[in-house]
Amino acid sequence: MNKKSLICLGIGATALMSCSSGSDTSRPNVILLLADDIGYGDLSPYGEPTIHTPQVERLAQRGVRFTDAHAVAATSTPSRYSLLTGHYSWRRNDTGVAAGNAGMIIRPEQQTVADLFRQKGYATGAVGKWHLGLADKTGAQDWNGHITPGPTDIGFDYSYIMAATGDRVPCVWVENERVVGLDPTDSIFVSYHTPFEDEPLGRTHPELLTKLHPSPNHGHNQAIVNGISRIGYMKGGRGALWEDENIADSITEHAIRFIEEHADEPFFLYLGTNDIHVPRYPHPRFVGKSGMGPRGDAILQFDYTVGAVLDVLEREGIADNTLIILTSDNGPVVDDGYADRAVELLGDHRPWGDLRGGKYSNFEAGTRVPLIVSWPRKVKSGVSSALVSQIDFFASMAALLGVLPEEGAAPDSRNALPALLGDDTEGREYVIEKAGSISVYDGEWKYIAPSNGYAYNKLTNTELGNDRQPQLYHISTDLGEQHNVAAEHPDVVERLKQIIADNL
Ligand code: NG6
Ligand code: CA
Repeated sequence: MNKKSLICLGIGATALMSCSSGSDTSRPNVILLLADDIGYGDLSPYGEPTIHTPQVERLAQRGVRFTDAHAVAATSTPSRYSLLTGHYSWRRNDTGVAAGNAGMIIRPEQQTVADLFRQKGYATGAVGKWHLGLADKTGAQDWNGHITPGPTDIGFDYSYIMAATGDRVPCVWVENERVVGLDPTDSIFVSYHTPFEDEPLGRTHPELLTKLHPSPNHGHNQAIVNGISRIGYMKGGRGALWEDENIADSITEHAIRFIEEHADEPFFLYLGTNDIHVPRYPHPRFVGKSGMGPRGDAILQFDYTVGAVLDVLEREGIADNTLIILTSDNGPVVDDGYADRAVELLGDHRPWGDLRGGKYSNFEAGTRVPLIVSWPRKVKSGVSSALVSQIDFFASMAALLGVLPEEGAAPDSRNALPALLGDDTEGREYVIEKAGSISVYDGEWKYIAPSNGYAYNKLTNTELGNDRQPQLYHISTDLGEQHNVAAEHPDVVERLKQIIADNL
């Protein structure tokens, strides 16, 4: 328990009330709780009757739930890059889905949202999924030493992260830029090109896949790490390998510890869950609980993490002045490469809600994501249809903190704090989003630029929204993007095309 709550408890009930319901909203703690691949319909406050996430409901009851919030991209790396930097990912050519041995994509000289908090004297931490590269150059990491530059060079004093995703090697925790639990006599080697001699692979030794098999034709059949084959090759570091069923607990415990350690001072915590990215292999206490197999069970595990965070904030007496922003990096996918029976067991659940497409798609489900903002001392609970984009997180936090960003930093980010706190019910004029193509949506119309990409991904069963023709949808009356009306509204097409041209 932090000092402030001890003092409050010590000086009696009246004082306790004023302590817990104080009105000082300066320097709130901020937690950015970023889910992986959770879709618009995957959390129960968003209305699907097929899933129950009581802890997310608990958060929504004390916050604003947004119905028109957007990630910048339909996959993780570009989405997270833009979220942390306020820079559109397509302005660079190296922000695609990162390999597990990618060099750090955000350069140390680039100002991030974490830098803003650090500058204001906040304790800053990153816990969980990273997927933004580590060290100077791709493939040049010293996995057995100090992996630098790393999170500390872009604003995070503390970090406990997985380098990329659960399905990419190296499958180890990296704490403050060093692999946790590494035995110096069992060095780690990683390659995304060449298998290591004598290391069994998923494709050659399927009998060793005791936990999950890859879906046919998806890949994910390279290094085997505790009974699951991954993308990439790895050897060594046996004592440091994570166990998939413990990933969520590990992330949650480190987040709780960070909060407890910094409960006496303002902190910023970037908490990226591994849930519900593949491979989905939840802890036994969640297995079978959703009736939807591992994908649904992973949603319940995500919900548990949310509850554990709310609980520790309450225990520490800091819930009222903590701003929590819960969202997802991109839309949902059902089969993303492992034979976890997610498709067969989905039943009536609609991870995308009423939207079309999913992860990887230009259609709305690719990038329209759940967003709940809670700050009990400041924000009134409710539902907001304001148009908001994760690109604005940087400038909104700068406004919250009263920090002027460095010259040239976060060029695409605008202050959306009034919308995020529920005061401005309109939000942005438009949002721009990247999947196979690029699209712009102004709250009424959505234009998807022509592209030569595939219209459909047969492996993931996703309508990708790529078309050689321009597409225009009147989202206000056609949320499901069924009627391309580009030919009937050339003026709208021209207007929206120009917005994209102005932001390339
Ligand atoms: C894809 C992977 C998918 C997932 C995705 C990244 C294959 C066939 N599919 O390339 O499983 O890892 O990349 O997901 O390799 S993200 O949410 O981190 O962007
Ligand atoms: Ca993702």
